[in-house]
Amino acid sequence: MASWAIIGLLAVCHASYITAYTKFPEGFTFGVATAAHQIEGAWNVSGKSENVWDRLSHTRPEMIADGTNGDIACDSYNRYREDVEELAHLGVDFYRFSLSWSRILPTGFIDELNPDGVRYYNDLLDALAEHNIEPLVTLFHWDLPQSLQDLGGWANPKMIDYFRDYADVCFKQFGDKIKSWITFNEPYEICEDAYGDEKKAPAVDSHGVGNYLCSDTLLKAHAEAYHLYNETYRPVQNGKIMISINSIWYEPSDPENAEQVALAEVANQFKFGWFAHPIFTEEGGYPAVMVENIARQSASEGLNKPRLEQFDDYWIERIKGTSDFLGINHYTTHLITGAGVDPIAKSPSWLKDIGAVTTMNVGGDSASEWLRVVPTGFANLLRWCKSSYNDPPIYITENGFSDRGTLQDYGRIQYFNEYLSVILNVIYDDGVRVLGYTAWTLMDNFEWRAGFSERFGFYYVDITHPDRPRTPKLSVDYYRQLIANRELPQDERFKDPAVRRL
Ligand code: GBH
Repeated sequence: MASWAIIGLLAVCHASYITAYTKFPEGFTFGVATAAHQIEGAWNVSGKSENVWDRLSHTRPEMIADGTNGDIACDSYNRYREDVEELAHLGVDFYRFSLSWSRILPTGFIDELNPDGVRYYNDLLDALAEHNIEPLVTLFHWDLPQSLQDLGGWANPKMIDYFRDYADVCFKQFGDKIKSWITFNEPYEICEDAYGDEKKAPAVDSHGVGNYLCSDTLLKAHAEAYHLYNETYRPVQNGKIMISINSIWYEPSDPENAEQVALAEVANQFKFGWFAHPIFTEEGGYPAVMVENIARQSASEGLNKPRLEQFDDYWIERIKGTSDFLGINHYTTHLITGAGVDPIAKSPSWLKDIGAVTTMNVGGDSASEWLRVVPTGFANLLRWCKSSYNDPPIYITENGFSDRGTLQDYGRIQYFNEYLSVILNVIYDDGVRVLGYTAWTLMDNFEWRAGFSERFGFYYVDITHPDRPRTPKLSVDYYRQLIANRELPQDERFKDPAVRRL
């Protein structure tokens, strides 16, 4: 009798899982995000120099799905006032955008400060201030000056100094107007996709080697920028600084299968822990399983030292604790099916070093092959972050859904609704300290190698028109209402009529 009651109760809880909570806690903040190269355009005017994405899309256009590039993109360099109007319409608390290094420092170094670049960001910051929108500013969202790539880019340890110098210029020029900074957007993408593969510019594809050289440099560069801010700028500017780590979350394809469960943990350590463990644990350094697996693989390959170098004690201490919040970019969950070498893994490589076979999840489709709708995975990731990193304060710095650009974007609305429900659940039921949420993205933009073929925006952008007109999608109304009421909208008009009729 009692057990039937419990089963009944569980069934009710399960059915109401998605709509259990609707109201966001006091002080929870909402924003939207963009990145310089994806929206600004003006790629070679007003003193901006070439970056690695300019180089890739111009010299290897076949690598971009629709052959587009960032030359004009959404033309935000000229139309940022329209962007700010849209932000004001949405009613966001903050706007996350990134600074273009090659626009501010055209040589890559501090010997030449580009006055037009500095003016552009000051104008944008002033326009935001007029509308009471807080800036959340990313120093590096993938658009490395080509001049620095010519010296090896993130595989070159000198980048620690160059990045620190660039950060110094940004803190000095803009820090009076910016209270929240992000050093790096998605270190995994920067290192694995761009130096361990050719999925991102500069497409170096030094699999199993370049990716680990990159992480060594990037984590040190991050720490140096943090300490610089902390010691020199924070006392006068009073801001916060963090890193945004991305997280395709891995789960066992069969939750009862102990081997898959263990391998999913290994995969999450390789993916998220690679950059989170050195910064957010008390122990510091790379996750033990990464160090072990890579050492074993490297020895079997006949190398005399592991492809991943461990940090020495100085750097372990120097990197530890260098983020005021845990920034999480999250989109989707993938599955682990068993031990072995993934059929798509190169040799050597990060994926082969994991030693697990991965596959796509079941779940609603988006326009991006890698992105399926799996809100339960998000809940598991957030709980895992709480327990693995000593209950850090968390900002979701990206989350979003792609389609082909429809204005009746029910898929996007449903995605946001389900993923935001998960946030409410983990806040109220598990005590995960999620403080704010950033939707990706303000408007359809240059989606890297997918060009404009996969669209994540609240606003539709017509890239065939010279004025790049922006048209609000239905999700604009949804997010605007959500922010105004601090509550998940319940309106029927946000539900897909095809589903509503059922
Ligand atoms: C974010 O990255 C970026 O920060 C943002 O700039 C971007 O526009 C947004 O997401 C949407 O993609 O097809 O197998 O080569 C998200 C991270 C992006 C990870 C795509 C995997 C492709 C994998 N991911 N990526 S694959």
